[in-house]
Amino acid sequence: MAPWAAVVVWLLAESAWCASHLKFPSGFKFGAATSAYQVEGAWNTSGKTPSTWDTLTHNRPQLITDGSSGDVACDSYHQWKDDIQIASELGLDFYRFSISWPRLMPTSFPDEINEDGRRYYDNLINGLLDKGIEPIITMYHWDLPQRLQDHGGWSNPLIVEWFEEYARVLYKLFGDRVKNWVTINEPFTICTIGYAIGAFSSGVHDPEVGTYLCIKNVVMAHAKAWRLYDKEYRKQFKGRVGISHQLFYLHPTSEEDEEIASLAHEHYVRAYDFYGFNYYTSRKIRRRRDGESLGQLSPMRNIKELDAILEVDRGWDRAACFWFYVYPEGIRKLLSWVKNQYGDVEIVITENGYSTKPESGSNDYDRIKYYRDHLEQVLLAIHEDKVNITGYTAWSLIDNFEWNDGYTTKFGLYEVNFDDPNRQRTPRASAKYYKNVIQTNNIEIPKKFSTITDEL
Ligand code: PNW
Repeated sequence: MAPWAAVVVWLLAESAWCASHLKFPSGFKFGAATSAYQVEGAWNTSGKTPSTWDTLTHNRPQLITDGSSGDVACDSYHQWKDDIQIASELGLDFYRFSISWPRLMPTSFPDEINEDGRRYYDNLINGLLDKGIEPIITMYHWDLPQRLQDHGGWSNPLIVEWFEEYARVLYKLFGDRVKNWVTINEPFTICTIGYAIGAFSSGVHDPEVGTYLCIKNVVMAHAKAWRLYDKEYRKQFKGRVGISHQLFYLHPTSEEDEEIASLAHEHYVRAYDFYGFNYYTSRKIRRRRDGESLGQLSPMRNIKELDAILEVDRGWDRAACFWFYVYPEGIRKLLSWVKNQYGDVEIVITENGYSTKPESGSNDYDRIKYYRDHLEQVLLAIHEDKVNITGYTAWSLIDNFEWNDGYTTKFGLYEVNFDDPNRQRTPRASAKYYKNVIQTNNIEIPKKFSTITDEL
């Protein structure tokens, strides 16, 4: 071997050694997440009124790969004790879940609180706290009351007030026990997939105007909910209110594309008390070439405002979802970008996870590898880039209704048997890996996980 090659090999070995011996700082928290529509089921019982996802799945099942819906989903509305049990089995510090607005407020407005809904969320919160698990609540994870959609939904500026009133109810009912709030999950997804493609919960296809109205109102609604807490509840409850953004890392295709890449990242808006950071995948970005068409507008393929094309790298492996290519370095680069852009803001990784096909069952080495490689990049961001990251959330605690994919792609650390009326949850190998990470503060994959056997 040439001397220079030996140095390269040594350097590679050295950097791998470094990363694998890094630890999460004391006080770092691990959690897992779900959302109401994806897990609760009980879509029309106990006083709940329809959400936009009920309407979309019932009226346009052709938009869902297997024509399914979240009518029953994981039946978490009835099986919530199991969810708490497995969260506790994993040793989670926190569990992030969302509230179904039309379950808690059947008219969408504060004139009526549905007692069954309130009891359900009280039980969940109290049950978690009893096990020493912190509840982190997402106020809005895409299941808008259909009634509000009928009045224009996120494109109607009045939604800013509607959301503020909803937030007030949540602070009043649960603020004594819930100290970390995420107002809105992924404005970018809600508005771009929602309006640009029209296959999402709004059901409206209006890429020219709808997307912009939506973004403005979502950001305003978040700001109002934050301000409300700050003014009226922070003193008493001493909690925090943030927002979760879905970010693609956009890798410049050539040096010339560096500017467009940095502009494109600015798509992702700011936060307040903490920056909730959801990361799954990356794209390469470049300017559109003369004569080339942008193609159908899609947040996964282009950015119209920048005249930019997004592509995937042939070297990236693909997960089960059509949009999902694996690039672990992307999470570190984005975390550093957020720090450089917004200063030393506290970042909580509110989602990161991997999808498999149903047939891959519970021996999910690919998922373990995804978690390991991404956790490694998070460690490097903390130690090398000095990014202020305080928590990490695995998506998802359990298999669930994966939006337009229905039940055809799986994100769970626990497999859910959707043929079983009790929707039994069974740990995958990745659940055991994650539990081990939390227990030992070591991301390396123990030998027993790298050759998956039935003993697991
Ligand atoms: C998130 N993309 O959505 C959501 O917050 C979850 O509800 C969802 O189950 C999870 O990720 C997995 O999809 C995303 O196109 C939607 O890159 C789209 C993308 C990423 C995340």
